[in-house]
Amino acid sequence: NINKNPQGDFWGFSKDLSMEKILVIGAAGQLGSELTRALADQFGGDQVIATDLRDSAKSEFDYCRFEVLDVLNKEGVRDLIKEEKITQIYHLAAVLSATGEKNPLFAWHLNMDSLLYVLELAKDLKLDKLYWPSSIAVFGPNTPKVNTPQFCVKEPNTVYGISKQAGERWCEYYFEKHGVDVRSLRYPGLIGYKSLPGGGTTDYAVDIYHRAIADEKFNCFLREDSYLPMMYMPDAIKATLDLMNAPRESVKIRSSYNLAGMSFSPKEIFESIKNHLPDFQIEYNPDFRQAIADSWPDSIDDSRAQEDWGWKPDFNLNAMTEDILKNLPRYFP
Ligand code: AKB
Repeated sequence: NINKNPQGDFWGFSKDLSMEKILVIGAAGQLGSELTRALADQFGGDQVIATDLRDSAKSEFDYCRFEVLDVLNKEGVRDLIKEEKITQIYHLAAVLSATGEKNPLFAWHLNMDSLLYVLELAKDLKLDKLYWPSSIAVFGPNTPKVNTPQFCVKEPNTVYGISKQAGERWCEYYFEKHGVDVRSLRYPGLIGYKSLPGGGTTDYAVDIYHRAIADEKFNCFLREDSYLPMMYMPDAIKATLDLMNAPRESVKIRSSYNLAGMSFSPKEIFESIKNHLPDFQIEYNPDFRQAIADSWPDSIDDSRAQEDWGWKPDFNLNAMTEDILKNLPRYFP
């Protein structure tokens, strides 16, 4: 239960949940579309406002209000927060790793400036809480690859990773200097069947299920032995809500928490699908994304998340494969 702490007791909320008003920025993305639904389930649809750049995303949000919003329009964001008496923001809009390399200056502009705007607004307008996702992309080639610790060398070499690393420093800064209650997770590659990712290096692990269901051969842009940390979307949603529902004093890391679900290679995910669909085929044609994957960890040590707010994932690779193959055809017939 999302409102229970690791001991099974209800969290003591400092104020009535019915007073919270949640703004989700980038709500139509891969994470946003599932997280917004979970927030509406927790708080009620009338307490959640989903926003995105694309007007066409409106039809996805029949359970809460939707507004077109460009996070780089600081005045527009400020007005919406004030008019709607927003108390919490989930700022999810970002350019991911592979797309970021195609237009590095724009990726920096969007990822950094938007975070700084939102941190400033959270400070000035005294918001209750702010959520901002970081990523395993903060790590780089000189980081220990196996069971990567929470605190270690980070020399990211993608613009996305550099922006996430700098963003983590800014989050901690605003918490220390201004008391902004900002919380963050370093997500591994996120895999879900309800929504599509866009522009990431870990996206192959979503696409592979679509090709398998369509009875097509899968062309993999990573080598067969390229291990990466990954997480099934229900675990990512659970982790996010657990972190956001934890009492302020339990959240001891204000840069971003390491978070682990599972680790696998393209060969291993292929084999887990093949157990269900024996005719499925794959070929490997690594492209520029291989170098990005090579610079990231194989697996993550998330003991601080376990200790501080009781994190524990539910899904391993085979449980995820079973669940996706059962459910994906309903979402993408
Ligand atoms: C990406 O591949 O860029 C993202 C990430 C790991 O943050 N999925």
